[in-house]
Amino acid sequence: MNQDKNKTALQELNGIEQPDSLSKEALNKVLYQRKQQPTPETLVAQILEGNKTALSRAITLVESTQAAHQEKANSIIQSCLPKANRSIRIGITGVPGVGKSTFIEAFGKYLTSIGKKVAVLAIDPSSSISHGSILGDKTRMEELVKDENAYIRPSASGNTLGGVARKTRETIILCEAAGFDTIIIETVGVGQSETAVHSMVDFFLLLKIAGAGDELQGIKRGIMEMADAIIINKADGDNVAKAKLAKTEFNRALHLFPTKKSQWTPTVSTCSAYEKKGIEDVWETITKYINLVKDNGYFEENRRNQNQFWMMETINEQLKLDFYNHKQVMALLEQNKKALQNNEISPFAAALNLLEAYYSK
Ligand SMILES: Nc1nc2c(ncn2[C@@H]2O[C@H](COP(=O)(O)OP(=O)(O)OP(=O)(O)O)[C@@H](O)[C@H]2O)c(=O)[nH]1
Ligand SMILES: [Mg+2]
Repeated sequence: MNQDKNKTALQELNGIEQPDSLSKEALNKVLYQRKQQPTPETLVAQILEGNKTALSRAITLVESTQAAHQEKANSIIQSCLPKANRSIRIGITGVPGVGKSTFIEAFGKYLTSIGKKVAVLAIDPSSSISHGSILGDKTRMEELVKDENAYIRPSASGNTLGGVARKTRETIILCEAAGFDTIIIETVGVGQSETAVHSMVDFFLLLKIAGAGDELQGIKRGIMEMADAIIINKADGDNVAKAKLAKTEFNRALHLFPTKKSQWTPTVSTCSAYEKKGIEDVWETITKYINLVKDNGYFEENRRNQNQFWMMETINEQLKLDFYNHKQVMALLEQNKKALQNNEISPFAAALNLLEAYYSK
């Protein structure tokens, strides 16, 4: 009988040969794979050949927070830069359930059918918690996933929108270097993510569905202003008439906005992503837009401004991170907040205290 009453049969070890805690075979496999990690030069060469596996590996390096990976990623991006910049970048936003994924599947398939190479990226501020809608997208973009001329990358996760956005911008460069000439960036219509996407694309598309005649309610003015096209999706079945009404209403509302710097007048159209109707028209609109802004110089001007904006954003983001991770600042922050609450110090004096602590290093 077992002397130790708490011991179960599962823990009886006598006479049983125990396996090593670490399988030598598995260990060797891991070590071998690590050795096989391609160098940045190899990855760049493969990316430029359009190799999707290499592209995914490079994006993983971009998304990694490890310093060694960051270094590799930077050198890859640097080498890819001369081959980047040659695509049309399209942003797509709309509230959850409006049909973004279904639309991108139909639109993406149409684009590859006319010879385009399409990369789909996503910025999803909720993805760091819920891992976004990757699962949904895998099933909703069934055809596009299998398409040789399409590449779909679920959204990068991160703690700050700025961080995620930076990674997405770098990912755009890699995709372009890999030969993708149409980049679609999807975002859910919540929070600040539309602004981030708007500042990295050439054309911004707002997807809507027809409601009960109060289309303009609950829609943020800022998003209307950013949109180059409003597309009313789900214009099928009983919904067709409602969608047409919504189109009229949006058209009327758009007239109230001032002329855009691009000189483009935003368009409103209806489509059914489900029945693949109205998809071609969207591409036609985008082509018209691109022709206009390439002619009038706005295309280049906008991209230059975007680059400057992202340089400043990256600096701001880094400085902020550095500041709030500073040991003394961390220690003093709570203290000063308390003093502020008790009216013992002015906000400016408190801020100065913290800045002094930061600069005294
Ligand atoms: N009738 C109709 N239904 C559609 C259409 N497009 C999408 N749907 C349906 O609407 C639902 C949501 O579509 P999704 O493509 O997943 O929407 P989404 O905007 O990507 O949603 P999130 O990923 O959650 O933000 C699905 O059940 C689709 O089948 C359409 O054109 N017509
Ligand atoms: Mg989706």
